[in-house]
Amino acid sequence: MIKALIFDVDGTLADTERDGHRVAFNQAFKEAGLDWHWDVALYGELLTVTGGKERINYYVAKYHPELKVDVDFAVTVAMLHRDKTRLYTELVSTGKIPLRKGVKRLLNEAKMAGLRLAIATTTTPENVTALLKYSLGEDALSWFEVIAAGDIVSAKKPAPDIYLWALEKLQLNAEDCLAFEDSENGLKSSIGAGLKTLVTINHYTAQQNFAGAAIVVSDLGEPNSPSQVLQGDLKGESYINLQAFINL
Ligand code: XBP
Ligand code: MG
Repeated sequence: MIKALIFDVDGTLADTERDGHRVAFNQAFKEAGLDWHWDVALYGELLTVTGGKERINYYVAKYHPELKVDVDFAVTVAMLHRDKTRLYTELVSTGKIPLRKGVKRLLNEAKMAGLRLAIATTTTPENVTALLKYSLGEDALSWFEVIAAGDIVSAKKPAPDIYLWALEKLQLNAEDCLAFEDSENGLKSSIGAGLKTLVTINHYTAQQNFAGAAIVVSDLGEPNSPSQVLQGDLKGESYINLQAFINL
């Protein structure tokens, strides 16, 4: 029996990347007087690098090799990223980034059934807090026993470290838990930690390789709005509910 659900955040709980993180990065660049602009297509490429600071470093190395990458530059990246976090949380606080289909329902079903909830994400802790608060309400943070986020581990996804950290805090074995992911990097991380994983795809991840996932679906679905199954078998269920977990 599954005892806990561990959720990725970006792309899984909400479609935060294209209209959230990307927009905030661009605003931070503009505020800093930089002419860098990450359009939707470029951001898709940059998403292969997890972590905002790591993503900026990758972008500069590839697209601005003329820039000197020294200690001062590391400080600049840290400041840009701090501003980006402020802009992202401001954006989320407007309520413009809703949860994905079925997320709120499934969280409520899991809580009612006594399943434990946790988060394992690459993003900065403040971003998780803001998203939960503005999409689920003030008390939503308390629904999650463990929030594993950002620089808490040095090796970000696809490394398994963030999931291993969450498992240790939960004091559970991987076989007692189910992970929810949206990306190949996320799946590599959860599988690397030994977790059975359900993948919900999105705009940026639809074409990625999800070999090893327990199931891949379009979204979690709702009773009146079935999930499209892309890999695996929901065995009679039309959307992701607690019964579906037993069959995975
Ligand atoms: C999310 C990320 C994060 C966000 C930006 O990946 O890679 O870097 O894009 O957040 P995952 P920060 O969904 O696999 O956790 O700028 O706070 O890093
Ligand atoms: Mg993700």
